[in-house]
Amino acid sequence: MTYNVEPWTQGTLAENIAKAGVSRRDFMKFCSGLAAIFAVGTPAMANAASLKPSAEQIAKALGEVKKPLVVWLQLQECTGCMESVLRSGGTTVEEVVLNLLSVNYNELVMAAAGEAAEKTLEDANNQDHILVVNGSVPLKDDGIYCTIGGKSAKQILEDSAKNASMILAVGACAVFGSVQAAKPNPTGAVGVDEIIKDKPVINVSGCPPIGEVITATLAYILTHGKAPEVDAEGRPLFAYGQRIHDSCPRRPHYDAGQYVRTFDDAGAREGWCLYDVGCKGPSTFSPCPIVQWNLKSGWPIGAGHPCIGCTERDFYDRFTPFYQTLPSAPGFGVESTTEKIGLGLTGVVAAGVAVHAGITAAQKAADRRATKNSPMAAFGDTAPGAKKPEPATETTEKSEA
Ligand code: FSX
Repeated sequence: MTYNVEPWTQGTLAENIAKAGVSRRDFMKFCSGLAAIFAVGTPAMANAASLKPSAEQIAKALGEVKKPLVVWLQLQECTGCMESVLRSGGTTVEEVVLNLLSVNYNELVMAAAGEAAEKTLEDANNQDHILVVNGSVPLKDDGIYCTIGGKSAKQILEDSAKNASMILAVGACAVFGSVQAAKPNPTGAVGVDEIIKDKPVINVSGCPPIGEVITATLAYILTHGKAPEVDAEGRPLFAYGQRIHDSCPRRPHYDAGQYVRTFDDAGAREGWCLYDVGCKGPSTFSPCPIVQWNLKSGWPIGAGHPCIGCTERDFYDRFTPFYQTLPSAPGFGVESTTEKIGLGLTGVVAAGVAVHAGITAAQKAADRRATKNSPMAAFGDTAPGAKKPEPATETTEKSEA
């Protein structure tokens, strides 16, 4: 389906997407997708009716939105985040909505260039707007490693943040500095909230984040008129309230002690757990297994690759080497080897957590050697009905590191 997207100069979003040729049915499908993403988060969020609007409520609120001004900066990054949004699969309603929203200023998709582009940014900065930032901010050597139109990334960010009513840091680079901040961090790269201290920054994490999660965060702001509830890392709880491990389809194999030991072994072919080849799913908060990628056609663990922890603080350094388990990384404790997981799991199984039909002989053997270890507690799990632990704060993460 090809849509005819024209600049949004007047009217509501509903009127403009209708003008672009989006049918009510497709728009409702898009809103149902958003409703599903809003319900991904923690069980508490999922149960709170006020936090889980229906597709009809989203369609009504989103449809009535009058053109918001959006400034979308791209600083020190690889453009993967924008690709994630715009190329998530075919021509989608997301694309239409985002094209309509981001028409004010975005270096990648805007037609203007040079001084005309700078003037557009200046005009937008002088008005109330939503600011979206991709990419990290280099601070070393007066920020010379990323300059646009003669201004450093830091200056550009500060100028755009001044009149912003909402600031979204999108992508691991904008959130934590990511790959550019990896040792020895030659450019002194930092995330947006290291620079902007006087306003809250919503962190849409991931390298890149899932396109639908970026859209959903923007849609949340537009439909609720406020920022979503966030975790200790500033990530929207509706999307980042669960660990990959909590919804991983390979989880039964983890529980059964069935691990891929090398990428071409029989376990790999059977789709067993990737923990032993470095999967960081147990300590990574992200909706990847639920929302997935490219119109739900796949995701890294589904394709046989371990999670590399890209939504977490200090990704990259804290999660490398990617293909090894990291007993010293926060979230990884007594379960430093899969053998210990097997042993420790018995306590969890005895407590009635995650019992599944295919309990293996290996696991039964581990049952007999039960220890008091509680590895799943080290990953953040608790007995049924117990309060889910708060996500790690910066202080606890640092003290564990
Ligand atoms: Fe970073 Fe985004 Fe990774 Fe790339 O804009 S989060 S390197 S996918 O593009 O910033």
